[in-house]
Order: sequence, then C-alpha cells, then structure tokens
Amino acid sequence: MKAADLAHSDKPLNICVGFSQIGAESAWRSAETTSINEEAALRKVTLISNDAQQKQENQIKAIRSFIAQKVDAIILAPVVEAGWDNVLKEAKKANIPVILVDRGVKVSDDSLYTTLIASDFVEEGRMAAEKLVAAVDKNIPKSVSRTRNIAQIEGTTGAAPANDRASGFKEVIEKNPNFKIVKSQCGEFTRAKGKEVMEAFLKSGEKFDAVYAHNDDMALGAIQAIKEAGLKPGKDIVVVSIDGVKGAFQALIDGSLAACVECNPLLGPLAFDAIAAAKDGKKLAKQVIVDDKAFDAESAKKELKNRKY
Ligand code: GZL
Repeated sequence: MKAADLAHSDKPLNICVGFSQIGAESAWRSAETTSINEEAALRKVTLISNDAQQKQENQIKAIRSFIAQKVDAIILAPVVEAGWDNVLKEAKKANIPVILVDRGVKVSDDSLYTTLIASDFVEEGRMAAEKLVAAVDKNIPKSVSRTRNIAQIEGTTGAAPANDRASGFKEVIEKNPNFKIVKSQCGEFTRAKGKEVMEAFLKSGEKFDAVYAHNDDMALGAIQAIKEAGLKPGKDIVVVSIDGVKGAFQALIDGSLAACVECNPLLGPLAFDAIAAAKDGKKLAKQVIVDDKAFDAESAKKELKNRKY
C-alpha cells in the first residue's frame, strides 16, 4: 500500500497513544519525533512518549508500561529487527494495536503488529549505489581499468535500514565488476561515530574512490574526516548518503556530497491515520510504503527552500 492511499482526516481522535522512540541519534530521528508530537497535538491525542536511548530493553519496558496504562494504541520505532515477539504478543493480548514507524521487525506472526509505515530501504540502497557509480564514473574515465574502492559506513547493527540499505547497495555494486566494497563498519547513524570510522578507514592505508554512508549524519562526519586528512570530498573521494536532511542538502550544494536519497521522516500524519483506520476496524496492508527520491546539487538548490527538516 502506498502512503498516498491511506485515508487522511484532521478530525480529533481523543485517544491516548504510547510512543516508543529509539532516541535522538540523528537529525532525521529528531524530525520524526517532532512530526509525531505535532500531529498528536493536532489530532487531540494524549501522547505518552519514551526515548529508549538506543536500547531495545528500554523499548520493551516502555511498551509494557503502555499496556499497563491501557493506552488505545502504540507507535513503535523498533531499534532492531529481532526480539519483539513476546512483548508484541502481550500488546495483542491486551487488544492494543501496534503501528510500526520507520523500521520493521522480524516476528513469527505478522498479526503481532497492525502495519509498518516506512520507506523501502532496499530500494534506497539500490538508488544510492546507482548514484555512487555515476559520480565515480565522472571522476575516473572508464579507460582506467583499476578497481574503484568503496568504503561503507553502516547504520546501527541489526536495524532494518542498516540491513536493507546494505543489501540493496550490494545488489547494484555486484553488477558493476570494477567497483568493490573494501571496507565496511558500523557508524551507529551518528555524525561523531561516522567521522571516527572514516578517520580509521583513512589511517588504514587503503585508498578509496567513494564512501557510502547509510545516513546523512554519518556522511557529514565522514566528509569532515576526509577534509581533515587533506583530501577533497567530491573530487578525491565521492560521498553518497541517505535521509535528505538540510545539512545534506547544503553539502550537495557545496559539492562535498555527490548524491542523497531522501527518506521522509515526517511520519506523524500517516501514523495517526493508521491508528484511526485500525480503531474504525479497517484492514490495513502490512506495509504502507513512503516514496523516496534522489537529490543532487541541482535539485537540492531548487528544493532547499521547501525543506521542513
Ligand atoms: C530510517 C531511520 C534511520 C535514518 C537515520 O527510517 O530508521 O534511523 O536513516 C536514523 O538517520 O537514525
């Protein structure tokens, strides 16, 4: 089901919803939190929020607390894919619908959640790979036969976007025989860790033609490390990332970022539309797919004034 097909209304819901958020690791995450908070106010929803500080056990505790408080629905942004069966069974037993936002889960029975509202991360990885290959081809003529070396900075280990963005990217790179991922390490979706990982890559003595970061915050950290090493991002090393936050748009415009695949975090309206549908007994598809598009310097210049995050 596409996000556009989810019925929308601004009518007040007058319900209580528990929201288990992963944390505040990136600009994208903060934008998502704001979107859910703002939409809750608009829809007259009492929102009980919990910031799990990146820990699954905190999310499980929060969900149990929401169940004890007999909330009408739960919104969950699951930090990792595995380990949710038991607590989601408790929510189901309490007849509380669970709406997953922005990351999926791997469960034994998909009736344990109502729907997942998220982008197609595998497709995001494919799009990022296509943009990276095109950008490197601009820097290195095809007549140069050597392997183009790629460094990958991964998102949180076990998280759906990290797993899927890696697999979509790999699928396309494998179709380009003279491109190779020579280094890959977790940067935890944060700018600081992304910079640290890139510094270590650069100190390893390996030569890189490109960096693929699973989100903008890690890409911006990597760009900082590349500059501090006396190299020119965009020229010496092409950088491509995913999210589409304002900082990335500025990097596209200044040329340090070659391409960025948007992953829309403004999921508040969709989350409450899904809750309204569930409360009305409507059947929802297991995934509501949020469409993404890729940006480069040209399109970023045009679009920057419209960006909300
Ligand atoms: C994607 C989301 C990811 C973003 C990161 O839906 O889960 O987590 O890409 C965020 O910026 O930290």
